[in-house]
Amino acid sequence: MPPQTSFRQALRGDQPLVGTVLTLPSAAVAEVLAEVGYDWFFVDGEHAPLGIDALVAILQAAQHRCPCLVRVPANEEAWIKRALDAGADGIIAPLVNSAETARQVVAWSKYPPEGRRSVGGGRAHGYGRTFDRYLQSANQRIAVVVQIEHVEGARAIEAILDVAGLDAVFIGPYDLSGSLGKPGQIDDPDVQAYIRDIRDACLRRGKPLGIFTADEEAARAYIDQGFVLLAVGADAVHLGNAAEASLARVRG
Ligand code: 3PY
Ligand code: MG
Repeated sequence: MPPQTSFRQALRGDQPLVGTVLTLPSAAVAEVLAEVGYDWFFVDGEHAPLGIDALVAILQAAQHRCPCLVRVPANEEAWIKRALDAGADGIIAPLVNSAETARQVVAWSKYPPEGRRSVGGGRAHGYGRTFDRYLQSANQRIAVVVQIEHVEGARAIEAILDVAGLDAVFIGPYDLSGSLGKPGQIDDPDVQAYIRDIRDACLRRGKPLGIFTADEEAARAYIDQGFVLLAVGADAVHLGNAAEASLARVRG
């Protein structure tokens, strides 16, 4: 992606964006993985032990090579503001189950008049030195991604897609499976049927669509189905798998 292209713009491009999830509170891990060639990072402030200091350190280490979307721990104004002021290329809002929540998330992410993001200086604003430039371009450059990952959200998908300012929908298969009383059973036919319904609604409406998978073949299949935003695996798992494979090769 050329550096002047925002991640928000890239979502509308014709290339799938393949990333991975960052969960470790380690700038070094983020820095190493940024050199691998991923298109983006899903920095997990929801389930991972990443406070604002760790999030900032990860952005500082990785963002010059790899755009970072921060999944906020909760759909709250304070978290969205902090993630964006820290310089995130966008936010991922977990468990968006209604149009009302989607509208709030957009409002907290966009400066007036499009929204009601609070105005203050941070890393995103060059610590004040590029304040005006950031304010003028942020609404055009920041990606607002909502997760549909609950049966309630899946049922409200059309109303959620009506909300102006959403740049992509990201399916969370694990929470979706839990909401159907089948936690972790992401291949269950009911879970798969909901994933297909969400996918079809997004494709019909031309809304960029993403999903998490731990499986590379599944990721390729999702790309073939029209998914453009893929988060494949997670840092800790990549690390463990590579070490295990290395040890096995040595021991034979
Ligand atoms: C889920 O599967 O619930 C997720 O949130 C993955 O990102
Ligand atoms: Mg989830």
